[in-house]
Amino acid sequence: MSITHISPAVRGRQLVEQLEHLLQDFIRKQHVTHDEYRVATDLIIDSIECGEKSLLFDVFFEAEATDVANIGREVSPEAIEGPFYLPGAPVLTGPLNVMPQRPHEKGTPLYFHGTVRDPGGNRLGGIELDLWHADADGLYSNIHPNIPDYNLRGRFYSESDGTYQVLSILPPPYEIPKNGPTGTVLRALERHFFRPAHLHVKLRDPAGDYEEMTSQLYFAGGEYVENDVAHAVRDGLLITLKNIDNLDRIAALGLDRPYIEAEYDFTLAPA
Ligand code: MBD
Ligand code: FE
Repeated sequence: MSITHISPAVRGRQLVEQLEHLLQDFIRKQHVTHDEYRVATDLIIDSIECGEKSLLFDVFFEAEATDVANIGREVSPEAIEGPFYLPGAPVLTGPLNVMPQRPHEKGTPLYFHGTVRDPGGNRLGGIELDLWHADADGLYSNIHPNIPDYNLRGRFYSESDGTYQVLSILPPPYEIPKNGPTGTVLRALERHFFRPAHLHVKLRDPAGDYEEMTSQLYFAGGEYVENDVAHAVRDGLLITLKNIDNLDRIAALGLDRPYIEAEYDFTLAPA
Protein backbone atom coordinates (compact mmCIF):
# COMPACT_ATOMS: atom_id res chain seq x y z
CA MET A 1 0.00 0.00 0.00
CA SER A 2 2.60 2.50 1.13
CA ILE A 3 4.63 2.44 -2.07
CA THR A 4 1.90 2.33 -4.71
CA HIS A 5 2.21 6.05 -5.39
CA ILE A 6 5.76 5.53 -6.68
CA SER A 7 6.11 4.31 -10.26
CA PRO A 8 7.78 0.92 -10.72
CA ALA A 9 10.64 2.61 -12.58
CA VAL A 10 11.38 5.03 -9.73
CA ARG A 11 10.98 2.32 -7.13
CA GLY A 12 13.32 0.04 -9.08
CA ARG A 13 15.95 2.75 -9.33
CA GLN A 14 15.75 3.49 -5.59
CA LEU A 15 16.11 -0.17 -4.66
CA VAL A 16 19.03 -0.82 -6.99
CA GLU A 17 20.85 2.32 -5.87
CA GLN A 18 20.40 1.48 -2.19
CA LEU A 19 21.53 -2.09 -2.69
CA GLU A 20 24.51 -0.84 -4.69
CA HIS A 21 25.56 1.50 -1.87
CA LEU A 22 24.95 -1.16 0.78
CA LEU A 23 27.24 -3.63 -1.00
CA GLN A 24 29.87 -1.02 -1.81
CA ASP A 25 30.01 -0.01 1.87
CA PHE A 26 30.15 -3.67 2.87
CA ILE A 27 33.11 -4.36 0.55
CA ARG A 28 35.01 -1.35 1.91
CA LYS A 29 34.23 -1.99 5.57
CA GLN A 30 34.98 -5.71 5.42
CA HIS A 31 38.06 -5.22 3.20
CA VAL A 32 36.64 -7.79 0.77
CA THR A 33 39.51 -8.75 -1.53
CA HIS A 34 39.24 -9.12 -5.28
CA ASP A 35 39.59 -12.92 -4.91
CA GLU A 36 36.79 -13.00 -2.32
CA TYR A 37 34.61 -10.91 -4.59
CA ARG A 38 35.13 -13.41 -7.43
CA VAL A 39 34.35 -16.36 -5.15
CA ALA A 40 30.98 -14.73 -4.50
CA THR A 41 30.09 -14.07 -8.14
CA ASP A 42 31.24 -17.58 -9.16
CA LEU A 43 29.04 -19.07 -6.44
CA ILE A 44 25.99 -17.24 -7.73
CA ILE A 45 26.72 -18.28 -11.32
CA ASP A 46 27.31 -21.91 -10.26
CA SER A 47 24.09 -22.11 -8.26
CA ILE A 48 22.06 -21.07 -11.27
CA GLU A 49 24.00 -23.09 -13.86
CA CYS A 50 23.75 -26.30 -11.81
CA GLY A 51 19.95 -26.05 -11.72
CA GLU A 52 19.38 -24.82 -8.18
CA LYS A 53 17.38 -21.94 -9.67
CA SER A 54 16.68 -19.37 -6.94
CA LEU A 55 17.47 -21.80 -4.07
CA LEU A 56 20.47 -19.85 -2.77
CA PHE A 57 18.46 -16.64 -2.53
CA ASP A 58 15.22 -18.22 -1.36
CA VAL A 59 16.90 -19.94 1.61
CA PHE A 60 18.35 -16.66 2.85
CA PHE A 61 15.94 -13.91 1.80
CA GLU A 62 12.53 -15.00 0.52
CA ALA A 63 10.93 -15.24 3.99
CA GLU A 64 11.65 -11.57 4.63
CA ALA A 65 9.96 -10.60 1.37
CA THR A 66 6.83 -12.57 2.28
CA ASP A 67 6.78 -10.99 5.74
CA VAL A 68 6.66 -7.62 4.00
CA ALA A 69 3.79 -8.87 1.83
CA ASN A 70 1.90 -9.90 4.99
CA ILE A 71 2.11 -6.54 6.77
CA GLY A 72 -1.47 -5.41 7.32
CA ARG A 73 -2.80 -8.35 5.31
CA GLU A 74 -6.13 -9.55 6.74
CA VAL A 75 -6.69 -12.57 4.50
CA SER A 76 -4.69 -15.83 4.44
CA PRO A 77 -0.96 -15.18 4.75
CA GLU A 78 1.43 -15.40 1.84
CA ALA A 79 4.43 -17.70 2.15
CA ILE A 80 7.64 -18.37 0.28
CA GLU A 81 7.27 -19.97 -3.14
CA GLY A 82 10.71 -21.58 -3.10
CA PRO A 83 12.65 -22.43 -6.23
CA PHE A 84 10.67 -25.40 -7.54
CA TYR A 85 7.28 -24.14 -8.73
CA LEU A 86 6.39 -25.13 -12.27
CA PRO A 87 3.40 -23.78 -14.22
CA GLY A 88 1.25 -26.06 -16.34
CA ALA A 89 0.63 -28.89 -13.86
CA PRO A 90 -2.03 -31.44 -14.87
CA VAL A 91 -5.64 -30.46 -14.14
CA LEU A 92 -7.27 -33.03 -11.84
CA THR A 93 -10.87 -34.19 -11.68
CA GLY A 94 -12.87 -33.57 -8.53
CA PRO A 95 -14.57 -33.58 -6.21
CA LEU A 96 -11.97 -35.95 -4.72
CA ASN A 97 -8.84 -34.89 -6.60
CA VAL A 98 -5.94 -37.33 -6.76
CA MET A 99 -2.45 -35.93 -7.23
CA PRO A 100 -0.42 -37.29 -10.18
CA GLN A 101 1.68 -40.10 -8.73
CA ARG A 102 3.42 -43.37 -9.55
CA PRO A 103 1.45 -46.65 -9.22
CA HIS A 104 2.77 -47.42 -5.74
CA GLU A 105 3.89 -43.96 -4.68
CA LYS A 106 5.86 -44.29 -1.44
CA GLY A 107 4.60 -42.56 1.67
CA THR A 108 1.67 -42.25 4.06
CA PRO A 109 -1.51 -41.22 2.24
CA LEU A 110 -2.49 -37.59 2.87
CA TYR A 111 -6.03 -36.26 2.64
CA PHE A 112 -5.80 -32.47 2.35
CA HIS A 113 -9.02 -30.49 2.37
CA GLY A 114 -10.66 -27.22 3.37
CA THR A 115 -12.77 -24.30 2.20
CA VAL A 116 -12.00 -21.17 0.18
CA ARG A 117 -13.79 -17.98 1.22
CA ASP A 118 -13.87 -14.25 0.63
CA PRO A 119 -13.20 -11.82 3.50
CA GLY A 120 -16.98 -11.72 4.25
CA GLY A 121 -17.00 -15.47 4.80
CA ASN A 122 -18.76 -16.25 1.53
CA ARG A 123 -17.69 -19.55 0.00
CA LEU A 124 -15.85 -19.33 -3.30
CA GLY A 125 -16.25 -22.00 -5.98
CA GLY A 126 -14.12 -22.27 -9.09
CA ILE A 127 -10.89 -21.17 -7.41
CA GLU A 128 -7.85 -22.95 -8.83
CA LEU A 129 -5.50 -24.57 -6.33
CA ASP A 130 -2.07 -25.35 -7.81
CA LEU A 131 -0.40 -27.80 -5.40
CA TRP A 132 3.17 -29.13 -5.49
CA HIS A 133 5.35 -30.92 -2.98
CA ALA A 134 8.22 -33.36 -2.52
CA ASP A 135 7.88 -37.15 -2.71
CA ALA A 136 8.62 -39.53 0.19
CA ASP A 137 12.34 -39.27 -0.60
CA GLY A 138 12.14 -35.50 -0.25
CA LEU A 139 12.60 -34.91 -3.98
CA TYR A 140 10.65 -32.69 -6.42
CA SER A 141 9.61 -33.84 -9.89
CA ASN A 142 11.06 -31.93 -12.88
CA ILE A 143 13.96 -30.85 -10.62
CA HIS A 144 15.53 -34.00 -9.25
CA PRO A 145 16.21 -36.86 -11.72
CA ASN A 146 14.34 -40.14 -12.19
CA ILE A 147 10.87 -38.91 -11.24
CA PRO A 148 8.04 -38.74 -13.81
CA ASP A 149 7.30 -35.21 -15.01
CA TYR A 150 4.71 -33.42 -12.89
CA ASN A 151 4.68 -36.17 -10.25
CA LEU A 152 2.98 -34.71 -7.16
CA ARG A 153 2.12 -31.52 -9.02
CA GLY A 154 -1.55 -30.87 -9.77
CA ARG A 155 -4.22 -28.23 -10.26
CA PHE A 156 -7.81 -28.54 -9.14
CA TYR A 157 -10.79 -26.30 -8.39
CA SER A 158 -12.86 -25.55 -5.31
CA GLU A 159 -16.42 -26.86 -5.58
CA SER A 160 -19.44 -24.52 -5.74
CA ASP A 161 -19.66 -24.66 -1.91
CA GLY A 162 -16.04 -23.49 -1.66
CA THR A 163 -14.67 -26.84 -0.51
CA TYR A 164 -11.70 -28.67 -1.96
CA GLN A 165 -10.23 -32.09 -1.26
CA VAL A 166 -7.19 -33.82 -2.62
CA LEU A 167 -5.39 -37.10 -2.02
CA SER A 168 -1.62 -37.25 -2.04
CA ILE A 169 1.18 -38.54 0.16
CA LEU A 170 2.74 -36.84 3.17
CA PRO A 171 6.06 -35.24 2.23
CA PRO A 172 9.01 -35.57 4.62
CA PRO A 173 11.33 -32.72 5.66
CA TYR A 174 13.24 -31.32 2.68
CA GLU A 175 17.02 -31.48 2.63
CA ILE A 176 18.85 -28.78 0.65
CA PRO A 177 21.17 -30.55 -1.85
CA LYS A 178 24.46 -31.02 0.01
CA ASN A 179 26.70 -31.09 -3.04
CA GLY A 180 25.62 -27.86 -4.70
CA PRO A 181 26.68 -24.25 -4.11
CA THR A 182 23.88 -23.58 -1.60
CA GLY A 183 24.99 -26.65 0.37
CA THR A 184 28.57 -25.34 0.31
CA VAL A 185 27.42 -22.07 1.85
CA LEU A 186 25.33 -23.77 4.53
CA ARG A 187 28.25 -26.04 5.45
CA ALA A 188 30.58 -23.05 5.71
CA LEU A 189 28.07 -21.44 8.07
CA GLU A 190 27.81 -24.69 10.06
CA ARG A 191 24.04 -24.76 9.56
CA HIS A 192 21.92 -27.85 9.05
CA PHE A 193 20.37 -28.46 5.63
CA PHE A 194 16.72 -29.05 6.44
CA ARG A 195 13.37 -27.45 5.91
CA PRO A 196 10.32 -28.86 7.70
CA ALA A 197 7.91 -30.97 5.63
CA HIS A 198 5.62 -28.70 3.63
CA LEU A 199 2.95 -28.36 0.95
CA HIS A 200 3.23 -25.55 -1.59
CA VAL A 201 0.01 -24.18 -3.05
CA LYS A 202 -0.97 -21.21 -5.22
CA LEU A 203 -4.57 -20.07 -5.43
CA ARG A 204 -5.94 -18.14 -8.36
CA ASP A 205 -9.34 -17.04 -9.56
CA PRO A 206 -9.90 -17.64 -13.28
CA ALA A 207 -12.62 -14.95 -13.18
CA GLY A 208 -10.07 -12.46 -11.88
CA ASP A 209 -12.16 -11.23 -8.94
CA TYR A 210 -9.63 -12.32 -6.30
CA GLU A 211 -5.90 -11.84 -6.00
CA GLU A 212 -3.60 -14.74 -6.69
CA MET A 213 -1.70 -15.90 -3.62
CA THR A 214 1.13 -18.28 -2.79
CA SER A 215 1.02 -20.30 0.41
CA GLN A 216 3.14 -22.98 2.00
CA LEU A 217 1.79 -25.15 4.80
CA TYR A 218 3.73 -26.88 7.56
CA PHE A 219 2.72 -29.53 10.09
CA ALA A 220 2.55 -28.57 13.76
CA GLY A 221 5.09 -30.35 15.93
CA GLY A 222 7.04 -31.71 12.97
CA GLU A 223 10.81 -31.92 12.68
CA TYR A 224 12.50 -28.61 11.78
CA VAL A 225 9.32 -26.56 12.24
CA GLU A 226 11.19 -24.69 14.97
CA ASN A 227 14.46 -24.38 13.04
CA ASP A 228 13.76 -24.23 9.31
CA VAL A 229 17.00 -23.47 7.46
CA ALA A 230 14.95 -20.99 5.38
CA HIS A 231 13.41 -19.45 8.56
CA ALA A 232 10.02 -19.29 6.82
CA VAL A 233 7.56 -20.99 9.21
CA ARG A 234 4.84 -18.67 10.58
CA ASP A 235 1.92 -19.38 12.95
CA GLY A 236 -0.77 -18.90 10.30
CA LEU A 237 0.83 -21.57 8.08
CA LEU A 238 0.71 -24.51 10.52
CA ILE A 239 -1.71 -27.42 10.17
CA THR A 240 -2.40 -29.97 12.93
CA LEU A 241 -2.39 -33.41 11.33
CA LYS A 242 -4.85 -36.13 12.33
CA ASN A 243 -4.19 -39.87 12.01
CA ILE A 244 -7.24 -41.61 10.57
CA ASP A 245 -7.49 -45.40 10.99
CA ASN A 246 -11.27 -45.78 10.85
CA LEU A 247 -11.93 -48.49 8.23
CA ASP A 248 -15.07 -46.82 6.83
CA ARG A 249 -13.29 -43.52 6.35
CA ILE A 250 -10.31 -45.28 4.75
CA ALA A 251 -12.64 -47.11 2.34
CA ALA A 252 -14.59 -43.92 1.56
CA LEU A 253 -11.44 -42.43 0.08
CA GLY A 254 -10.64 -45.61 -1.84
CA LEU A 255 -7.55 -46.21 0.28
CA ASP A 256 -6.20 -49.46 1.65
CA ARG A 257 -4.38 -48.19 4.73
CA PRO A 258 -4.55 -45.54 7.45
CA TYR A 259 -4.03 -41.99 6.27
CA ILE A 260 -3.30 -38.53 7.57
CA GLU A 261 -5.81 -35.71 7.37
CA ALA A 262 -4.75 -32.09 6.97
CA GLU A 263 -7.30 -29.27 6.89
CA TYR A 264 -6.70 -25.65 5.90
CA ASP A 265 -9.14 -22.89 4.97
CA PHE A 266 -8.13 -20.05 2.68
CA THR A 267 -9.49 -16.51 2.58
CA LEU A 268 -8.68 -14.60 -0.61
CA ALA A 269 -8.28 -10.86 -1.07
CA PRO A 270 -10.55 -9.14 -3.62
CA ALA A 271 -8.58 -8.06 -6.70
C1 MBD B 1 12.05 -25.86 -1.07
O1 MBD B 1 11.14 -26.80 -1.32
C2 MBD B 1 11.63 -24.67 -0.67
O2 MBD B 1 10.35 -24.49 -0.50
C3 MBD B 1 12.56 -23.67 -0.40
C4 MBD B 1 12.17 -22.34 0.05
C5 MBD B 1 13.88 -23.90 -0.57
C6 MBD B 1 14.28 -25.11 -0.98
C7 MBD B 1 13.38 -26.10 -1.25
FE1 FE C 1 9.50 -26.73 -1.08
